[in-house]
Amino acid sequence: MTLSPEARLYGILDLGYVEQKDALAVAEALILGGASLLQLRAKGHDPAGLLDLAKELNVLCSKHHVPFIINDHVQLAKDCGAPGLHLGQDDGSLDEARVILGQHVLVGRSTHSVEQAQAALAEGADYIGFGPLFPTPTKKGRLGIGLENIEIVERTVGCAIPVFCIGGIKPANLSEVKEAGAQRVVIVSHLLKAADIAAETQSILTILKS
Ligand code: TZP
Ligand code: MG
Repeated sequence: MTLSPEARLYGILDLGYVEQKDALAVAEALILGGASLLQLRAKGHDPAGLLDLAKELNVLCSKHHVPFIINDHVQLAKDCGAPGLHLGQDDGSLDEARVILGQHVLVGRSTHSVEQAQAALAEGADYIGFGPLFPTPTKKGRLGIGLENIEIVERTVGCAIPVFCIGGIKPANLSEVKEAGAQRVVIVSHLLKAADIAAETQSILTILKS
């Protein structure tokens, strides 16, 4: 699967914010609002207990031609047939994941510095997350890295693969993030807490594209 250069907004279905019984409806709202990728992030959950949901999400995403990405769990990605996997800095090599999942699977890497972003490109990541820009309760224990390196990462990495800025992004700071050079973002808690998730997703996308 390839990642469209048009992809501007990456939605994450984080089970820290969404109950499993609501997950499919929330995923659909993110997609209908215009999210171009969808990740299942389920920290602290037993991956075996996520298989049914992951299979349903995979069907939903495939129906909408949205790449479905599993966070952390290579085996879960394989078992549900997801076309993508997202790995953090300590989650193993991209090559090993591709041996298990096949060479055509999209593999993304979280990065927290210019060096990590450039290393992820060199190791063959299909896209990167870059952040957290601001401190965020979704990823506790990390300081924000700020906005000053977005421009160099976009110039040296974003010329080759999509760079998704992440961490504490919301309407109040989106213009600032864009002005710093960001082309693409991931927004988790702001969207998942919205009263109308599809409408809020759409409104973020409009700001992003303006
Ligand atoms: N990686 C870096 S920040 C982050 C992840 C998964 C969480 C982003 O969530 P939010 O709620 O949009 O700040
Ligand atoms: Mg991880």
